[in-house]
Amino acid sequence: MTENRFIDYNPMKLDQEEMRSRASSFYEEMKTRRSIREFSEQTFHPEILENIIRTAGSAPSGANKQPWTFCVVTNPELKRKIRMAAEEEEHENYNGRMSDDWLRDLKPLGTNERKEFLENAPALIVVFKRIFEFIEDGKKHQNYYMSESVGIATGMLIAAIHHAGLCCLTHTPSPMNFLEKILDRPLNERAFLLIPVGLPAEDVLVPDIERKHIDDIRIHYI
Ligand code: IYR
Repeated sequence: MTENRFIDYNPMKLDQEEMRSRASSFYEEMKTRRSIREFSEQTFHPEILENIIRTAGSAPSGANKQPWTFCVVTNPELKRKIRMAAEEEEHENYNGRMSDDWLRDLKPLGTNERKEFLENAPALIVVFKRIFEFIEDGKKHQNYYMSESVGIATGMLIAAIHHAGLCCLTHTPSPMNFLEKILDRPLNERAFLLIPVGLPAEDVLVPDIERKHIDDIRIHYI
């Protein structure tokens, strides 16, 4: 059994004014984030992505199991393989697997089965959730709340991408098990999200959509 070990926590210790100002400026920054489907091929320093992934890795997780792996794909051959496999699945999705309601809901976003961004974006981050860990003698040890944990980490990843001045798309070419095969992932990993990252193509357009008002997403019990 491992012993409990507690250490001092050093909170940020901000005054009310600083907190208000930081909450407000963080919101102002985050509300400018948009999903981008057309990327410039311009590359960026690998250290940027390293710190973005470190930020994601600082997320809370069930029993602190940190049940995630972030694969960074910049290899053109692998990006091409991923695009081909994703387009194959998306062809099926757009031609029968998605309901009419679903296709109608996607109309304003202008999506289709072509996924050029999977080759054009300088990097793809493939997020995997680890459903268990291999321990000694090939035995399995279960992880907990994997989807919640990896979802939180991915949210922090997306915020960090935006904060760094990069753009991304949360892409889900379902089913996504082709990613486990192409990237030769171990048996305990399941593809969770495919996130192309980079700078937007020049003059990129985004759908004219709005976010819900605070009064429609917050219910205050006083
Ligand atoms: N995975 C498909 C379809 C799609 C589904 C949802 I829900 C979206 O918000 C966007 C797209 C695609 O990526 O085209």
